[in-house]
Amino acid sequence: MAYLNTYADRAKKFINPSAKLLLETIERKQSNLCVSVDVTSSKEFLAIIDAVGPYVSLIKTHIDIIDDFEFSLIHRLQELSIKHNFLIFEDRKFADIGNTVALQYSSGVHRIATWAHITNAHPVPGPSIIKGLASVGLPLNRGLLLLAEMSTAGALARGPYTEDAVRMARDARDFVIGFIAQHRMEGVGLCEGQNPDEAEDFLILTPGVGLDATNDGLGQQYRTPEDAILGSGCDVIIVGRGIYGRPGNMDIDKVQRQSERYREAGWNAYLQRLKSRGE
Ligand code: S5P
Repeated sequence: MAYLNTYADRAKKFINPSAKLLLETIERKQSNLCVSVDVTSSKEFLAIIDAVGPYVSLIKTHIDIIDDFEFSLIHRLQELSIKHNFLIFEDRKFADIGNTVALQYSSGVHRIATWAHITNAHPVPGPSIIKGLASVGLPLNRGLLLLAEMSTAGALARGPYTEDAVRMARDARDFVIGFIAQHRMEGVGLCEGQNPDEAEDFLILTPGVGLDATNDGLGQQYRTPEDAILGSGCDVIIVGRGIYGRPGNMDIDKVQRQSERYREAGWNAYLQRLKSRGE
């Protein structure tokens, strides 16, 4: 199975430049941690990113929740991305027809495609959503993740829906680099008589990761980095409140310590996974 190789080896096999860069960054920084910065003030947003920057390979944003958004915030974010050497993932969860998502991705106040290496989409509209986003993202070397599963209790993305998402991704390997999911997806959705491709490799980025809580009282479900990376074979852990707690008056030293704690837990689980290959 390709995912059992090192991040560095896997980087060589991906054709999409953002996937390659992410895997190379993970290897170089020894971090499979993505911090999700879900805060509403620009000041807090930048302070968290500067604090966790040394410990992450990827920063995930919800840029539309920033109350005082101005495009200069993107320039600050890009400066931090260069300073700390991480990629940017805008968690936009596109879900419309091809023409509309192409406009939402390229235009408006946020112009997501101009700065986010990676974004994501719900597969619910079918393959046209990939086509629409690729028309904007591919010329800019961007990568797309499909939401094949969700971390919330009672999520509808399962069974045949998940299988169809994987089939859609297989038909667009230049742009779709993997999934937001809870498990690995290689071999999922194959028709009867179709043989699994041993070299198939998708990136699995997984949210719903926490070391100190099992839920948030609003449907979110948490599991540990070890469960995600070692138990389910995911590649990147996405952690938000487990690292920065409650927005407002946060202790930035604590945020830094927590990000180092999660980085170490995620990386150790990966090292254990590599070790398990020979057993
Ligand atoms: O299934 C999902 C998909 C996503 S992208 N479940 C999720 O929680 N997410 C996102 O991950 C969610 O929008 C949030 O930004 C982050 C999880 O945040 P946390 O504070 O619960 O760790």
